[in-house]
Amino acid sequence: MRDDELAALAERAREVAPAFAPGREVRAVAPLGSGHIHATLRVALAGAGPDLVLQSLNEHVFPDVGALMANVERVTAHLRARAPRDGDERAVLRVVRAADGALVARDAAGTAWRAFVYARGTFAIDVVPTDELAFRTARAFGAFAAALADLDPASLALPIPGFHDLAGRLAQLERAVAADRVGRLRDVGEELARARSLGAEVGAALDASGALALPARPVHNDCKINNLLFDEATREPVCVVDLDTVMPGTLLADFGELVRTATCRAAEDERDLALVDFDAARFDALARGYVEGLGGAASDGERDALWLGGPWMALENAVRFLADHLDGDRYFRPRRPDHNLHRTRAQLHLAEQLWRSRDALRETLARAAGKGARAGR
Ligand code: GN1
Ligand code: MG
Repeated sequence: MRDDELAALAERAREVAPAFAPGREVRAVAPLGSGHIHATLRVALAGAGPDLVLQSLNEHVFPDVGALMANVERVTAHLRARAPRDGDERAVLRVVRAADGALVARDAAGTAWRAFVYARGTFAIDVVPTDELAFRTARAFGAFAAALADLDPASLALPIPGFHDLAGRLAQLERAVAADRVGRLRDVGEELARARSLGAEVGAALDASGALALPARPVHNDCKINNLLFDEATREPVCVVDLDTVMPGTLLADFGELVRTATCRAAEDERDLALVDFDAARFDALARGYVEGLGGAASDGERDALWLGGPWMALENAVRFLADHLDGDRYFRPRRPDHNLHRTRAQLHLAEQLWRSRDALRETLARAAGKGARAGR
């Protein structure tokens, strides 16, 4: 965020903070995290009570904020009911209602804001530093999916229909190509050809796997590494955040997002593609952690197809970033020029690497699931 944008945002946060924390003076406002959709701030407050996370909501991406917040409340209530009584109180995201009971408050410009309790003593990361942390991260996301296994999928709204519909995402890319809104098409011929070609291959493999015909279950749908908070002292995962896309879907998408963001030592927008390397040891840690976290929650059909998640999500994100680059960066907030093109290149490169390594992915997962290297083919 540019300094002037941040200043304007902080100003509006100060304006809405009293709706969520009446009578408490705002001490400081600072940007938080690296999400691409909403704008997120940490707001330090005087007086009794926790600091808040205030988010100005992106209503282009989430047009029905009521349905969005109803989902978040349903999911957090479910998780809280399953959390150990004497466990870490930060383990489940805490929504803070406005003093009038509403889940969002609007500033003078009409923008919707929501609030969460700031989980003190936590941090988020964009790149996983060690295999051990990759294991713990994957176990935490696996346990998250397991905890949602008995939440009725029909009780959740679909905040973004077709969120992980690869064919739909490829069609969206073709629409962006046809429109060429900002004249960038001539410079992305190579990326486009690669995205189309791998898109066809991954799409065919997904169809053949049968995984998408399995019953949909509530999943996170955006298990990227920076959607998990860690404890500053123990470096253990504390809380899964960003519950906006929790809706019926497939475990492949969750495991895949994790693989996409945690299997190499580079961030999703790395420009030096030599650093965007599929790391087999890292993948092994992710596979073991995810299977352990899931416990008995996955069916054989889901486990056998999990390997496809990584290539699918890397490719799907590349397709979405490329479509947005062609559209003029209207969806994913850019933080530098051509940011969505850099994101495209890194994710395409990673998707191709994962796809070339698919036998290894399959064997590693089969081993993690304790079924022997030849199982699940
Ligand atoms: C967005 O909000 P954030 O930054 O956690 C996006 C994900 C993408 C991700 C790419 C609602 O997640 O689907 O995979 O960016 N969320 C939405 O980094 O579109
Ligand atoms: Mg996020």
